[in-house]
Amino acid sequence: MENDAENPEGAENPEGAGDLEVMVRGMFGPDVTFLGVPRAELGSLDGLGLDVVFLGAPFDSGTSYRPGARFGPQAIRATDYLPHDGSRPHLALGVDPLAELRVADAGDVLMPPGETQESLRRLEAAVHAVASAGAIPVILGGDHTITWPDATGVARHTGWGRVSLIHFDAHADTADIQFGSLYGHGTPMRRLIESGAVRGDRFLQIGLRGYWPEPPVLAWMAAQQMRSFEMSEIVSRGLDTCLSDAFAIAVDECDGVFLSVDVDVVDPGMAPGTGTPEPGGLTTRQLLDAVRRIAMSLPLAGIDVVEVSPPYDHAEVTAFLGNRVVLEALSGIAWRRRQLAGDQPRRPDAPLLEGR
Ligand SMILES: [Mn+2]
Repeated sequence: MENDAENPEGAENPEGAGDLEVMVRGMFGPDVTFLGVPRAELGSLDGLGLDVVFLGAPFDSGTSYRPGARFGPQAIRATDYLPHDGSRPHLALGVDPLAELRVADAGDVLMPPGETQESLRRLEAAVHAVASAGAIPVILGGDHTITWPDATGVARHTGWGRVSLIHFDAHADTADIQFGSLYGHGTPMRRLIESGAVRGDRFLQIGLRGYWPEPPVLAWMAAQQMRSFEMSEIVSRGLDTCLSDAFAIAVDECDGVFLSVDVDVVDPGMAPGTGTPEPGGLTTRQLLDAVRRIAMSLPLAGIDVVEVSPPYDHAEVTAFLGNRVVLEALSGIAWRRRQLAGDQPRRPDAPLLEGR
């Protein structure tokens, strides 16, 4: 009933077009776009031909320990020492993703603290609207709860069970219940597999470590045929080898790949500003290289970057990382499009200066 009062068109609008009116320009801060890219209105994306649309998901009601990720979207958008001029020429790849791709920022989804189900419903509708307009949604979190609506919104467009998921994280996030609730940053991956939005046997996890989850949850994950690369396997076999294994699974009977990056996959010494830090993770260099390679190699259908918690950050270390994860992904997408178009993009391992 509340929804009907706020959204009188809702009953005649099963696709939830009224949800598109709950966007705000910076829920917890000033009206800035990702590094100065143009603004877009979520309700009028059709026909614009956009390649990438940013959405902020300022939500941390799903955190189990330290909150603060609601301030993540603003930090990821704004943390850079270069001008916010909508241009970022990439040294290694020789592309300028913000100039070559048609990129816009639709602002934040209004996600009221404590109103978890309504917040997640609005986010899913917003992600679906972006995907339906033919653009890749890039969602700036927010705690990891949001990957449930993020990947669901993409699957509603690309195809149910036709999107694989590459998930960087210290934690599996496959719990059944968190504090008595189905919703939380420890449960989204189980919800996605239960609904069928993402197949368990097309779910790739990279960077797990530490002391969670417990054996019954691991048994559930095994029964779903998930593939989880624990840090010891990554150290032993090498990250590149593990990624190659993951890539083969990700494109098998799937039409797109959703990339979800929890910054706590990186060692807390290099990413301190996060809610549930677990020592012994990837280096910043490893994560950036991996994200770049994924975007250069696979058909990305959606991306989220989650668990940046500025109140626990130091010297903006983690906010800079979140910003660069996004730029590596977009640069890889721009590189891949050039390659698919028959252009010969720059090889990243070639000497930087030509004709020297
Ligand atoms: Mn997570």
